[in-house]
Amino acid sequence: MEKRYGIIVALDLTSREKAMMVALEIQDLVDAIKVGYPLVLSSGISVVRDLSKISPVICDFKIADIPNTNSIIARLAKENRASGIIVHGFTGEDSIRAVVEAFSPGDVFSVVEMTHPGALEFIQPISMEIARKSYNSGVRGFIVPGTRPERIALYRKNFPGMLLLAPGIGAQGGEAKRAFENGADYIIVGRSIYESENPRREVENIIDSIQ
Ligand code: NUP
Repeated sequence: MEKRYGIIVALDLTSREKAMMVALEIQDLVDAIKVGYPLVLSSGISVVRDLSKISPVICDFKIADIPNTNSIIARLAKENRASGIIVHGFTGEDSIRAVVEAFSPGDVFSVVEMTHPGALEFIQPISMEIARKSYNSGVRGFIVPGTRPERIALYRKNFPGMLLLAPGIGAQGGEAKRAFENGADYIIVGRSIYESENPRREVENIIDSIQ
């Protein structure tokens, strides 16, 4: 994933046409497109292949199953030309490693802590351990909470070589500049961009805010 401004757009849309339109409009300003269940369940996995002709695609499937099932899902994403894939780190080393092996040479990112308030209930208390297991399993980077910049700084300090991708910017209250200042390599932005009347101007505003 080549870095321009460090912005990944999350296209949680249920219309393939709208997703393609937004992707084309901002393709020169973003480094990757993240797709998840809303788009893939409504449009089919082939939307990954179509979007990959515009920008690198990261499949946010938050894979959280046994190793064998994880491998099958990772292979499907790879066959459809995804460049990156997201696995849930809490499932443990064997499940994470299955994705790393099946998706090779693509980039695997592990969710180590989530952005929403509920993440404080179960995930955050064990998130450093999830991060360590994920690191040991060979992932390329972590999904870290853009809503809690001080936590990004902690992952940055403990895992200097890991790519840190921070969602939660904009609609969930996180600030792009603070995420980068605290060590994020990329920010992930969804609604602020795709719900905007002018997605391109919105991305330009984000770029202005981080320079
Ligand atoms: O902890 C996470 N928080 C989060 O928002 C892990 C994620 N993968 N995401 C995803 O990032 C979420 O599913 C959505 O696709 C995107 C944030 O979108 P938005 O809040 O900017 O609309």
